[in-house]
Amino acid sequence: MAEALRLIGFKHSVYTWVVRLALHEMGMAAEYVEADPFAEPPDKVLSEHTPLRRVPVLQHCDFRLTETAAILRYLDALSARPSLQPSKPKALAQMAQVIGLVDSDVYPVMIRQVFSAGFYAPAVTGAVRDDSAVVTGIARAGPVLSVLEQVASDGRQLNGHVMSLADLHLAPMMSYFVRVPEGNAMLASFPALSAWWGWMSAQDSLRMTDPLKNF
Ligand SMILES: N[C@@H](CCC(=O)N[C@@H](CS)C(=O)NCC(=O)O)C(=O)O
Repeated sequence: MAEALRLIGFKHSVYTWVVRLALHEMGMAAEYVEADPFAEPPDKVLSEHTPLRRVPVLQHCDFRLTETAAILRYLDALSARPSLQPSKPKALAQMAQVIGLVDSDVYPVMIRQVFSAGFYAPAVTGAVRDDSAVVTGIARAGPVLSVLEQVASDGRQLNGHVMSLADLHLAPMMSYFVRVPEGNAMLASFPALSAWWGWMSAQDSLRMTDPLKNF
């Protein structure tokens, strides 16, 4: 892969962290360009790349790609390292299941509700913690964690010894979620998922790419 990769992201964005983690695990580098998707007026760099003005965006020569799930598959295809996508049909399907669940439920509930109100606002922006948003989000997180627990219990994915794109997609989200004490307590009631998290949270790649390690 001779041509340079460029990653347009936002410093605290959990999805940008997913791509940075993937680059690290795949032994690849990308030039990083900071763009704030929440800026008003809208960030010009980001608007030039995507009408949705969301990060991350990956650029590879004249090829531009949004959507983290697609970016990870593209990086996996470019990587010189062994693929992080399982070959067996059930494992491959469960990898896609976890990634879909992250996008449809984990991010809106565990990040935008629980983490934003329970950690990001008070610890990073200095705003008041929104307890009611945390309580509502924690209640909504239960069924989501139950599905992930089923996958981890099956042992094909989130098994704590073979990494796939599912681990990379979920780990930064889980890391943000457990920074809220109620999130951390809730995870403890899911044994297979907790065992996975014990393994995943000890990975150097996750710790080294953590955007909030100083908070
Ligand atoms: N489906 C997108 C979601 C990306 C996303 O929601 N990124 C957040 C930052 S973590 C963002 O840019 N939010 C700005 C907004 O929603 O307006 C993906 O998989 O990449």
